[in-house]
Amino acid sequence: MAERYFQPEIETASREQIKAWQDERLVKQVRHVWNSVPYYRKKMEEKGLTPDEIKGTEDLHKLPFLSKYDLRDAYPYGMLGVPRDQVVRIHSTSGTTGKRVVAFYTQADVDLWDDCTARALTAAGATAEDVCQVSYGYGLFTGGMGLHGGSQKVGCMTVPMSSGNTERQIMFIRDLNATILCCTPSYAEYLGESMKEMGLTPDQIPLKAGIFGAEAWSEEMRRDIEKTLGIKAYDIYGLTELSGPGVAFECSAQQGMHINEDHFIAEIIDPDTGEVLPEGQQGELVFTAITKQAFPLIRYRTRDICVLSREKCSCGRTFVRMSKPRGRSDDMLIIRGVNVFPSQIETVLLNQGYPANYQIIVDRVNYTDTLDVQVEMTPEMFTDSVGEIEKRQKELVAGLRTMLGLTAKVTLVAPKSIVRSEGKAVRVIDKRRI
Ligand code: DLL
Repeated sequence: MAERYFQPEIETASREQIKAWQDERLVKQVRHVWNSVPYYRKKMEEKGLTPDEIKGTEDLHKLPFLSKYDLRDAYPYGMLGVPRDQVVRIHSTSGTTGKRVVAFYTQADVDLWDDCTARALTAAGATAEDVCQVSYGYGLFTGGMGLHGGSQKVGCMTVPMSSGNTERQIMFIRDLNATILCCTPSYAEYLGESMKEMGLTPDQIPLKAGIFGAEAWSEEMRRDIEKTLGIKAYDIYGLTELSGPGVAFECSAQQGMHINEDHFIAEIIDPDTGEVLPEGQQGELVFTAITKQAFPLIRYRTRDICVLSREKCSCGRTFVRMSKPRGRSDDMLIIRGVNVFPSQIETVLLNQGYPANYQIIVDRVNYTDTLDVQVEMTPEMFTDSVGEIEKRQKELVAGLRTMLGLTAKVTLVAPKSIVRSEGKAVRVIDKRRI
């Protein structure tokens, strides 16, 4: 099949052209932020910088970083780059201490975002002939509405399913002859397994491609999904702070994800020193949004660890490619799509009078993430009464649900029964094969 592009004049532009766009847009964006976001202006002033010193991408490294902590400090409106009456939508992600990151969009921001996801869908072969079932969650999460916008732009018949209700998902795929499926890879795997149990073989499933992202997934998982559903599975990357899915997407070559460089400048830095690393070296991915108006983040540290490649891609696209994220430079876990920090769990335990001796065990059972928390009782709490222990466990489950929005399994264990480490404590055991 010949490669289809959603915007060929942009997606296959020369490197010189891409650099020229980035230079011009960066200069404009820094001025926009200086004039409209006092929080970032102060950060620039602290470094003795003015917008005049930013003449192009060569000067990017002079600009201060932004991190999740800045967004928390500036919550909710501190990073807003336009008057509130120009904002048409928000999305949100869970944050470090229960405070969420709220991202804002003007209509132009939504349109640009839709272009990004439309490019991803087109790269996966979508056209107006297709029926696209969007089974990412709709609502504050960016997955549903992000792919929805792109799907409509491509002209697909868009099915806004949202997540859950597996039986209905399968019924619609079959009855409407859905050809494209958008959801998390773990949910795709679960859907595939459910269809297999129903006795459906890949040739009885109308799907031809899937756009899967929002969490880490392996090549092994890709092969499993492709086999059970009889499709080609494509990766898509993004984060709420930079609009959502579509910051980068896979093409038919599947040798990394093309970053939409007309909207985002990518850098790789050493997560410890902040130093910019040369192409090909692994480090933390940092993005500067050069076209977004309402939430114009400059040098935003994603904490995702990956490698960039500018080698020519056989699909013809000239945008730089990022590898699948290989981990995170912080300790954030993504459990059933929810961002969880071990420190949040610790807060709940300590608030309820437990010692900081605990272990978090994450696993994936039947394609669903599980979260088990083992907590040591203090000698004073220690009791043989099953009723008392159950009551305490329930209180912890409730506390964790309030903090994380997730149901965890809690097991109280005897004092001093969790192995102590001689170096850094191992609090998290992630058994998922990703
Ligand atoms: O997960 C946006 C999204 C929705 C992407 C649907 C793709 C599809 P957040 O909830 O803000 O946004 O989580 C962002 O998820 O920093 C990565 O650590 C991780 N992540 C996203 N896509 C991938 C991927 C959405 N393809 C965080 N592979 C990011 C691995 C991913 N990790």
